[in-house]
Amino acid sequence: MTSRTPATATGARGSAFAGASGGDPSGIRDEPTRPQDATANGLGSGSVPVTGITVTRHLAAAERHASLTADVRAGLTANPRELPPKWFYDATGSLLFDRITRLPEYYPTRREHAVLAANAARIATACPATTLIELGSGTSEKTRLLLDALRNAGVLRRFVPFDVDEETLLRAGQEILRSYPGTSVHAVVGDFERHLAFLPGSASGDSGSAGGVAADRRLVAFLGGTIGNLRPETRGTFLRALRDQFHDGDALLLGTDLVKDPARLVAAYDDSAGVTAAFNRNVLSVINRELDADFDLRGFAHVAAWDPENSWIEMRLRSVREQEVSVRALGLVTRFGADEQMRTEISAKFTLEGIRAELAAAGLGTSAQWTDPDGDFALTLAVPA
Ligand code: SAH
Ligand code: AVI
Repeated sequence: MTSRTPATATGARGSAFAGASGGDPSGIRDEPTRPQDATANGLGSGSVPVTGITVTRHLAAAERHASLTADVRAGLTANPRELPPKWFYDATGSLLFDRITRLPEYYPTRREHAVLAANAARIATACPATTLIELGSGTSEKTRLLLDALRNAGVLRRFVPFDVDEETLLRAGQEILRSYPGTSVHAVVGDFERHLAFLPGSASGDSGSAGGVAADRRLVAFLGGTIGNLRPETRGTFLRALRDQFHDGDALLLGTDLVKDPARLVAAYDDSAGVTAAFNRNVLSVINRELDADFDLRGFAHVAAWDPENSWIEMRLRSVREQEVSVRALGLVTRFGADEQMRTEISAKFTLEGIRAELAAAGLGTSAQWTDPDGDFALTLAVPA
C-alpha cells in the first residue's frame, strides 16, 4: 500500500499484538488509525525537511497524543507510579540519549559498535537481506556498519528505520539516503509495541514489491539493548509478534547488554556529568509540553538502582518534597509525597543462555551469537525455528 507518489493513505490499523495475545499489553485501547504513507517532498513534520524518503506514520500527532494521554493517566494514578520509557524520546530526549552514548561510563554503545564492526560481514553472509529494518532506530549511527556490509555483499536495496521520535527518525533517514545512493529509505513513525504488524514486506504491511523491492529478504535489527527496556512478559509478546511477521529467510539481529559488576552498571546509568539525570527528567518536560502539565523538574531527583532479583537497572524520579502536580489535559491534579519514587525505565541485563531461551520461547532459533572481547554486550542472530 505504500506509494512513491505523494500523500496516499493506507487502511492498515490495529495492534501488532492483537493476534498473539488477544489484547494490547500496553493497556492502550487500540484506536483505529489511518497511517499515512507519503513519499515526502516537502516538510514531513515540524521543521525536518524530508526529500525522497517514503514515510509511514502510525503515530501522527493525534495518535501520539492519545497514546501519551492513556499512558500518563494510567502511570500517574498507579501505585507505585510508573511512566513508560518510550516517552523520553522527543527531539531533546534523543539528543540527550545521543550524548549518553558518548559518556565514559556508558559502555554499551561502544561495545555493541565493536561487536558489529567485527561481525557485520558474517551477518550479511548469514542473512543477505535486501531490506534492513531497524526498530528503535534513533540516529542509526551503528547501523551503517550493517548497511555497509549488505551493500558490499551487493544485496541491499531498502532501509526501513522505525522509531517513535519522528524528528530524529526523519533526520537520520535523510542522512542515510545521502550516504547510500541507490538504496531506498522508508521511515516508519510507530510504536514497536503496537505497530509491528505493519512492517514493510510483512503480510499486513506492504507486499514487498509495492515499494519497488521484490523477493524481499528482511533483516530486522533491534540494537542498543532497547529490548531490555521492555518487561519480560512484554518482551515475550513482542518477540512472538515479530516472529509472526517473519517469512523464510528473514532474521532478527538482537543487541543485548549482559550482566556484569553492579557498580559498573549503576555508573552507566548515573553518570558524573548528569546527562542521564537530564534524560530521565526529560519525560516530565514532554508531559509538561504535550499535556499542559506543571511538573517542576528541579523537584525530582534522578535515581539509578540495580535490582539483582530482576536483573535490571531501574531508573526512577524521586520527589524531593511534597508537591502537587497538575496535568491539565487530563483534568488531573495529583500529590507526590516527599521521597516518593516513580519508575521511568527498566533496563534488563541478560546472559547468553537467557537470550537464547527467550528467543526459543517465541519460536526463534539462535543461529549465531557474538560478544565483544570483554563479554559486556551481545549480538544474537535468530531465525524462525
Ligand atoms: N538503536 C539506537 C537508539 C537506541 S535509544 C542505538 O542503539 O543507539 C532507543 C530508541 O528507541 C530511541 O530512538 C527511541 O525513540 C526508540 N523507542 C523507544 N521506545 C520505542 C517504541 N515503543 N517504539 C518505537 N521506538 C521506540
Ligand atoms: C535505549 N536503552 C537501551 C538505553 C538503556 O541503556 O537502557 C536507555 C538509557 N537509559 C539510560 N541511559 C540509557
